[in-house]
Amino acid sequence: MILERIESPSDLRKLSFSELETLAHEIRAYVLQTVAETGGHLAPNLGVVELTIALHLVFNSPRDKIIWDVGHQSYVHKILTGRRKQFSTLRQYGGLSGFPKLRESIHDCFETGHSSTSISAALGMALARDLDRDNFSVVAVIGDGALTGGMAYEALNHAGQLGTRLIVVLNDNEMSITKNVGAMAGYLSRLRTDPLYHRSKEEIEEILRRIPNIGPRMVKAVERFKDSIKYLLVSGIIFEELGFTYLGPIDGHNIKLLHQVFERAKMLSGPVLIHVYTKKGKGYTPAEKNPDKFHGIGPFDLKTGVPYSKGPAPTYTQVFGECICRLAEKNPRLVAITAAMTDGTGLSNFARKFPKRFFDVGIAEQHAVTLAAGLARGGYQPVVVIYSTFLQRAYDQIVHDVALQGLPVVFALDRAGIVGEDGETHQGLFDLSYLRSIPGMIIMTPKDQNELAVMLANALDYKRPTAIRYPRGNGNNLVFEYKPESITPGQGEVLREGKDLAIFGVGPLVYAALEAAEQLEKDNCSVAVINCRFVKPLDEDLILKWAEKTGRVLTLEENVLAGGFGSAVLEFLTERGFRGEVARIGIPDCFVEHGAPDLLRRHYGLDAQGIVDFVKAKGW
Ligand SMILES: Cc1ncc(C[n+]2csc(CCOP(=O)(O)OP(=O)(O)O)c2C)c(N)n1
Repeated sequence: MILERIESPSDLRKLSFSELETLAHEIRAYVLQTVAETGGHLAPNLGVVELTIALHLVFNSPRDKIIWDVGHQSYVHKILTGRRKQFSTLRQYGGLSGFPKLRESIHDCFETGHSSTSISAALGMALARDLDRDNFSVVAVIGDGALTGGMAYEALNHAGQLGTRLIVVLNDNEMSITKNVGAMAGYLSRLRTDPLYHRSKEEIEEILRRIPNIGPRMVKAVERFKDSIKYLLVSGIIFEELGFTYLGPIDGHNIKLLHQVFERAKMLSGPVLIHVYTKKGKGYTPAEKNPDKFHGIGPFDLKTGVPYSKGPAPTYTQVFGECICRLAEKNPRLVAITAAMTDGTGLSNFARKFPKRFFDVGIAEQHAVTLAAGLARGGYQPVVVIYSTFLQRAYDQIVHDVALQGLPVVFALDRAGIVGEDGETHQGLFDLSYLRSIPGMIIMTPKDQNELAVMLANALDYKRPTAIRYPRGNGNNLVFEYKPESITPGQGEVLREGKDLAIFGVGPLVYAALEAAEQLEKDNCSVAVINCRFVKPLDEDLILKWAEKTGRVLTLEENVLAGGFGSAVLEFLTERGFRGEVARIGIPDCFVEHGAPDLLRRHYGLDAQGIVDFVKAKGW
């Protein structure tokens, strides 16, 4: 095996091109075999095997910097940069992260997870290099999906004006998670296919031969040749207009060609954009056929490509998807918006049934929220469905464009709380805090899937900025049953009465509280469990009543403790002069690492055992 001889990128330089091709096959097999067991971002990584080899062949990491946009496609990079042996621990607690991590390797020069940051980060590093009068290369690798995000354009705009030496590799596979959307995707597709722009391998080689083989200092001579490349390669290419030298489109599975192009790009003095086209899922037929299903996948059977079953209960996402369709049938003014996550947010059926009322805006959360505000002003009822972690992007849009005008936008925050294997960048642990401080917001969090259905219907009736946050995965109800119920904003429910301690919870944690209450009862601690349902507004009467009845309050939330649900209860009880004891369970002041959700919950005491231990440690 050639792969076993690769301990660092410099080992690649000892291999011939045909050996590098064999290596690419070996890496594909290794990634496939591992991800079938651990789950992970399979198709994106299968698509960048040759690209990653060529990058490490030409650029001298860690001196040269390679920044992976989103970072979900960094597995091959990890394997080539000394982490081959740990690769089987991918995404598991204590193991390798599925994204670049500074703590893991000197070759991971910038952490990513959220999309469209790479060009800004690369430009910053390039400017720092220039200030230091150094001369290493900085490369941002960005997908066509990530290029739908506004930040990428902000950075291109800035870089083009500055003229800083910087390389952007655009990995164009025509896919975001699902088929890429937007006018830019159409433009890239024309570049790939239009004979006016498309260059054969031979033509590109000829053009490259004309770039002199000189060092980066001889800027002037290179500039002259840059113009000739421009003339030969492109006409009116948008990137050229922005101040970049455009090279491409180039077959991203041809290591030799990539090697040539990168070597030459390294010599250009200003910003360069290399347009590379690749096949998502390359080398594994099920992933090539269904790159969306294999974008991110749980453990699956390698032979058939079929994922292992996740249990019988419907997921929150499925229930949401079903309910929003039912509601849309009755309500012709309901519209749904996603930011490149149609499947992940459960909107696929909605998109099929109501194509005119469905908007996939690309990876553009900020735009999604303000678009919703506009639709609301136009008399529609938008439901914006975005994962908790990605909605962080659109904070000002929620405050300034929706809340300030009191618009009836419903935010459905999927994957709230601990999400697990994707780790720090993907945990949805801040939303209760970042939404709670916004005046006029209603914030709900269902205890199970059935309650999610009820909350969604009610949220549309409130006609105010309203957020519902719900977790990843299967809920507590084995079957989905919709029992309509009208809930006024704030209204909580008592799940169990008790006299020694009142537990106030939101979300599925109230089930853990019920289990803990059973156990504590055996030790003569009588526990009331209240499902508050709302983080804002609070059910003040209910909370005060049970706090005073028991004299001891414990709050539960899967959110950071700073500014979350427990904070709200604590602030409220303090203001009312409550004299009893108050304690809170939630996420402490840290970023939560990757690992299986149940394992992480155990670690942070967010389960029945954790509640029992906490109460006993308090001596209650
Ligand atoms: C801000 C943000 N929104 C959504 C996502 C979820 N997401 C992860 S990868 C991805 C698609 C990326 O497509 P592309 O950049 O083309 O990379 P590919 O997987 O096709 O290689 C999306 C939408 C994210 N990581 N960050």
